[in-house]
Formats: sequence, C-alpha cells, structure tokens
Amino acid sequence: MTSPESIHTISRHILEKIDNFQTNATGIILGSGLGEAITKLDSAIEIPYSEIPGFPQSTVKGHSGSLIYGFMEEKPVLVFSGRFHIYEGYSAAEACTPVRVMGELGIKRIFITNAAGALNPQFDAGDLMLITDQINFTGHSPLTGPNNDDWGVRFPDMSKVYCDKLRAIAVAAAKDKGVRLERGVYVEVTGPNLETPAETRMFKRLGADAVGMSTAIEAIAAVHMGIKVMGIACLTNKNLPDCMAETTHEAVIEQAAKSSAAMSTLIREIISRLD
Ligand code: R1P
Repeated sequence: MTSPESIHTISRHILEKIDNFQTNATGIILGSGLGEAITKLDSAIEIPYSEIPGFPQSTVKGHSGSLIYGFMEEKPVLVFSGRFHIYEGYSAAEACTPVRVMGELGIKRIFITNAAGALNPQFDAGDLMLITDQINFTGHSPLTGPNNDDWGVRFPDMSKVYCDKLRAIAVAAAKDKGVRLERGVYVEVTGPNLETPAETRMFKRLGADAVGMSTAIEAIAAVHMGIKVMGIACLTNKNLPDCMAETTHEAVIEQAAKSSAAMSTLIREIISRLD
C-alpha cells in the first residue's frame, strides 16, 4: 500500500478521474470534524476513497473519506476529507498515503489541519492554532524502511518543518479576517486513548501547546518529499492537568464542526494570497 509503485498506481488512477489536474494545486488534509471547512469548491470533482483502488479507508467518525479537486478563489486545491491514523491499525507510512500521493502528483504545498486538545492554558476551545513546530511522540516514522531516493533523502533535515512564508501569510490573513489564531507546538501521540493528567503535565513541560494523534508524521513525509507545510490545529478542548475535564470523540467532533467556519474563512483567505 505504501510502496512507490502503489503510490504511483493510486496517483495514476486519480489523474484519470481529474481532467487537467494542475500541479500548482495546494493540497489540504482535513482533520476530525472539519469536513465542512472546505465546501463549495468551483468545478469540484469528488472521488470517494472507496473508489480509489489501493487507497486506505477512513474508519473514524468525523472523517468522511473523500478526495475533492476543485477551485477556491480561482486557485486549484486537492482536498483529502478524511485522514488515517496509526491507532486505526495503519503503519505510519500507510497513514501518510495522502501526503505521498500529493508528492507523486507534483503538489509542492500542503495545509494540514487537525482537531487537538489545548495544553497551553491561555488557549481556549474553539481557537485555531498555527503550528510552529512539532514533537513526534508516537515512536513511529513514515520513513522507516528502505529509503526511496526519488522521494527524498535518507536523513531529511527537520530544522524548519512549517514553512515561514506560509506562516506569515496565515498570520496576516487571520488578522485581516478577524480570526483568532494562536501559535504553538503540536505533539502527536499514537492514541486512541486520550491523555491522562500526568501525560498532559509531561507534554506541557516538553514544550507542547496542543496534543493530537495525527499531523506530525504527515509533516515528516511532506518534508521528506520537499513539500512546503502549513499546519492549523482546531483546539477542541482544554487539557488542564490539575482539573481535567472528561472528553469524548463526539465532543471533539462537535467543537471542530463549530470551528469549521473560522477554519474555512482562514484557509480561503490564505489561498487567495498565494502566488
Ligand atoms: C480524537 O478525538 C481524534 O481527533 C483528532 C485526533 O488526532 C484523534 O484522531 O483527529 P485528527 O488529528 O485526525 O483531526
């Protein structure tokens, strides 16, 4: 499912379904409950993951499982509405299939979104957080195994995972549109269990501002392929170690859905400002 040949086959299949695919498209991965963040693309072509041979299938509520190509502010975008997680049983490499496919299609810029718990006590549920850096706490890497030199080098540099230029555009776009946008470090854990108070305390001490079960490994795969990355977390709940409130996935999805409008406004504005 993750060999260069299988990624090539999946990509060829997608290209057969999308006439005149433009490689200057921005790739977007939508996180839990954020399916409504990208709607109303012009000239949209939608392909359910189930119709893409060899493509992984979404098994988590809040991830619709469809690929959508279309235009936003007259710019081409390729949207993965639904992602894959290690806790679903996928390897880190399998979970990064959308990123590998985007790289194979020639995409040079991706926006990764997710739903995450806020660790920084100054952040509120409902805020968006621009990811400035990451901690991969999963113990897994999508680069494990033989390196495909056509994709990237064996030891990719990770000194700048999240593109400065895209971050500056995001900050300016948020300011102009009145969208509250925090900035911080995202830590990825394997899950699917949510964090204990002791783990939450530890992640805070490690310097993380938000915690979730995706994104970091996708960003690693993207950096490996030389793809520019921007990450936006939708903070769905506050993880305060000394007074932890119970959380459910349903509540996460509900809060993410509520923040979809702000996410949509921000992404649209950023896209409109791209070259
Ligand atoms: C937990 O509610 C789920 O929401 C987040 C977590 O990673 C986990 O999968 O989903 P995304 O990261 O896919 O947005």
